[in-house]
Amino acid sequence: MSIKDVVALSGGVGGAKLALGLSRVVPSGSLTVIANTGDDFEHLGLSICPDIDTLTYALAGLDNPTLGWGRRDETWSFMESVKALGGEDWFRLGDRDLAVHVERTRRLRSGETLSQITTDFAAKLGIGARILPMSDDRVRTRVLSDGGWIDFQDYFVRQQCRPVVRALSFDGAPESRPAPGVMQALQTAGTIVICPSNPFISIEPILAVPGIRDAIRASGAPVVAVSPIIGGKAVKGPTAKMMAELGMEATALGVAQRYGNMISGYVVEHEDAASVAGIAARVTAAKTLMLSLEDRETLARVVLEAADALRR
Ligand code: FO1
Repeated sequence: MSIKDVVALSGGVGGAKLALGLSRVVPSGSLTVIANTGDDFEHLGLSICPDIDTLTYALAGLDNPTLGWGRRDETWSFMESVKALGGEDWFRLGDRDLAVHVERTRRLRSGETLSQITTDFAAKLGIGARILPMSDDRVRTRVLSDGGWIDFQDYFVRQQCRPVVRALSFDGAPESRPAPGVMQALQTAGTIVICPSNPFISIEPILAVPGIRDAIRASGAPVVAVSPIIGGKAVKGPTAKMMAELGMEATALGVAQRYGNMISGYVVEHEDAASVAGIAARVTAAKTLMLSLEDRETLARVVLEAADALRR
């Protein structure tokens, strides 16, 4: 199996699970994970980067297995104190997690870039893989619902994905530039992996940064996506609901159609294999539900083998 220079595109929880699997089967230094920053926002005066942090915590073994986001062994004194003062408590910042937001905000204000800070935090937490934000520039996912445009975290957390999604926009994306290292990683990648993240709110913001989609197409490397939909249901989050609201089929096939000819390999759960048999990408049926650490590693190997089969 040739596993040199793997580049993965990832959003939050599902993406971080596969990224952890990849980090355990790809030699240290050969894995780059490009993280969505469209979910980022400013809250309580702090710069919050949920997908970068979910990835960082997962790769450092510090992730909260119950919540899927935030930190393991978390305490909530800060949040309780904010609430007692009548402050906003709909977006829960744990005490340990808070340190990351405070320190990142301080460093951003002193002029460092998000990619410099992300790289440094990863090194301090002992992570061997490289985590790159898709861009150091400000890109913000917004959701058009029946009441008008709302910010992503307002939709996702405050309103618990209840509003019907009519359209999505990635404000700032057209003017943004890929973060340092992103283009080179894609241009020299041996394998590109699209993690089982929500295509609309996790992967498409990354593809909306000018240059990234073209670099993937031009790379010549196998591009293997893993379906975030199993048997018509999203493993976590609003993917299936969102697809239906946007007029698409909420199936593994619908996701493959969305990625179109950008992907050359597609890994789906066994039960979905027949439904995607007609697509142009080479299909691999596997267990894609990642419950254990072993599941994450096994799926990572399946993805790398699928890429290898495309090279033969
Ligand atoms: N998701 C929630 O559903 N509720 C929360 O209170 C919440 C807090 C939170 C704090 C820090 C962080 O890094 C992530 C957090 N998330 C929370 C997850 C976040 O909303 C992600 O954007 C989604 O999981 C989508 O990837």
